[in-house]
Amino acid sequence: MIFNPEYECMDREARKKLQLANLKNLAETLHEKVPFYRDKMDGLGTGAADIHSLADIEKLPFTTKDDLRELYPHGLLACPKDRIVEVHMSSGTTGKPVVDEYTKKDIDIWRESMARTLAGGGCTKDDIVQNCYGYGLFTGGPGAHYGAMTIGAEVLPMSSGNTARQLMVMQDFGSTMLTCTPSYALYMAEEAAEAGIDLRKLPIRKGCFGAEPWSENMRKEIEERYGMKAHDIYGLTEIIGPGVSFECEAQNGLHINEDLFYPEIIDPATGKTLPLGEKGELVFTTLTKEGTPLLRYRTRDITYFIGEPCSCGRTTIRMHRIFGRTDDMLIIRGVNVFPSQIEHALFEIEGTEPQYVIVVDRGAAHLDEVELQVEVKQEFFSDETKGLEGLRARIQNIMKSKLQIAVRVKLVEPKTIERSMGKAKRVVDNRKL
Ligand code: DLL
Repeated sequence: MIFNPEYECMDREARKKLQLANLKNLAETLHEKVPFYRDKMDGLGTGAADIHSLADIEKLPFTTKDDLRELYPHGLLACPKDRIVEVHMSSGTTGKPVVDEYTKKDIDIWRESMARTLAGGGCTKDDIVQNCYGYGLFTGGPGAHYGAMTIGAEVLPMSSGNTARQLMVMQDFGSTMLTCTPSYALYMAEEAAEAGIDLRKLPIRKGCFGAEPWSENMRKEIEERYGMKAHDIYGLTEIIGPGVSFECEAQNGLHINEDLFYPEIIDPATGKTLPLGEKGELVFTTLTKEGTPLLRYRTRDITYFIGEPCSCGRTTIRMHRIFGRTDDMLIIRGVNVFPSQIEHALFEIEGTEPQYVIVVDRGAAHLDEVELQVEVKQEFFSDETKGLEGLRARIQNIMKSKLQIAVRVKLVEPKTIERSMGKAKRVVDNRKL
């Protein structure tokens, strides 16, 4: 299902022209309306007049999360305050939250981008969408809500939590589509199994999951437990919320709504643009927003672009699913490790549940020590200790060969790792670095 073929399947050269015209407009508006950007552009001696091609975007300044925190709450507003109709904020764990202030037109952009996103996951006007992303300042709940309504589907605005009620509604209202974090989807599946509900017999057949990193194996697990197709969706508060990029039925990279959000991949160390296909930091420029538009926002998310055309017919550039964040990357005894690599390796191992926590400590000899706590399937746990010891050794060996670091594995009983209704916390870093 392609929601807006005119823009999603647009000739690539025509799209570039549109992006360039909007980029010039944006640089002009930001110089005129936002003192922060005026100072930055004047400092670099650049501006809209220097933008002759999309490659010239490199002449324009970056924006960072620290800039947003310093300018909290209204420092990036690019239109009169009375034109703002809605505000969202991210749930950062440190410092001030980052803020997105939307005009009516910005909400329309969000509706459009989320309608494209859910349609990519198979949503039609006949669907009943159980929306279990959190509602409130978090963008997940409202974003999926707007998108489903724009398609004309029926929305159940559940928000996250109260899992028994979620399962009751899922059965009684015959939800056909699920939207929530992948970790909450798995948690609900566990609770359903416990309550003797066979999700595969319910009408739920598709889902759009995101807001946190997840792996191909976690997708398989969700697809199997629900008997559904599970799609990855990506976004961030600063840019619009969910709706920045999404998987289509090919499930082979996420299509970026690039007529609205112009993407770049840069080397996080040097800030230089990387050639197509190279892995680096994702950067976005909001081409058409009015409230708090951003120029070259550094997301800290790591991915690469896939340039080849997709079998679905969309012509938009795709990004590989997120590998991790520049700020989530663990450096263990000098080796760079992303939690997603650990997850990927773990899922290959028979006998483990998709629930884990990585605890990092700095030991007595001032060396980093990693403990990987993994839940074991019930049938393995009731087994004799010999079986458990074998499993522990197997996980340890696999981690060593795949990650080149020694990991101490601790097997824990089913259901002992804390479940998450929203974004799961997989890493506890006790090192005071
Ligand atoms: O998480 C927006 C969202 C809501 C996306 C619902 C998808 C679904 P923030 O709270 O601002 O916004 O967090 C943004 O979450 O920079 C990524 O690091 C991470 N993230 C979001 N989607 C994905 C994904 C929402 N599909 C931050 N895969 C981003 C990996 C993701 N990481």
